[in-house]
Amino acid sequence: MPDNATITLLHGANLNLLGQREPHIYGTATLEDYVAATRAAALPLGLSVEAFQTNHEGQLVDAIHAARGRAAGIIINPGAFTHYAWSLHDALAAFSGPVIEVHISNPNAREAWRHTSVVSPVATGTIVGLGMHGYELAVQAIARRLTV
Ligand code: CA2
Repeated sequence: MPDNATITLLHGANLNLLGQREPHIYGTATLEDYVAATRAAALPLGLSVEAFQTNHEGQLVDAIHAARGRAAGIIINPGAFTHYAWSLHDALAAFSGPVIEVHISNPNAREAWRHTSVVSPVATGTIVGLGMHGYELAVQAIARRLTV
């Protein structure tokens, strides 16, 4: 039975470096800032956030499995795994709640190899290019889907 009060927030490869390099693309906010903003958006909606970041594809698969039957929804920014990690596609397909894929930048406006997402086909929705606002919108999208 899923815990309707919990969102699992997952970050993949290199996102632990946020705020340390490439501020012209990703801004100056750290991963901790993104997690805090997601929690702040969730709190007034009666939702809590469990956050996890890893640079290892298999650990992200395990975290998605761990959310099954426990979390109400998943917000995921897989980093570069987005573009090739079919194991994430298959793991997310086995999660029954809403899945919102978020990207800080707009991958479609960048190099061609970023234009493919293997996660999007199994996401409830995808938000790109809005930075931290995208995470706030993702929380709202999950909350809306839990109440209708
Ligand atoms: O825009 C996004 O959120 C991305 O998921 C970020 C990934 C990139 O591979 C995707 O195409 C789009 C990269 C995250 C790397 O983040 C860094 C942050 C600071 C310094 C170095 C890497």
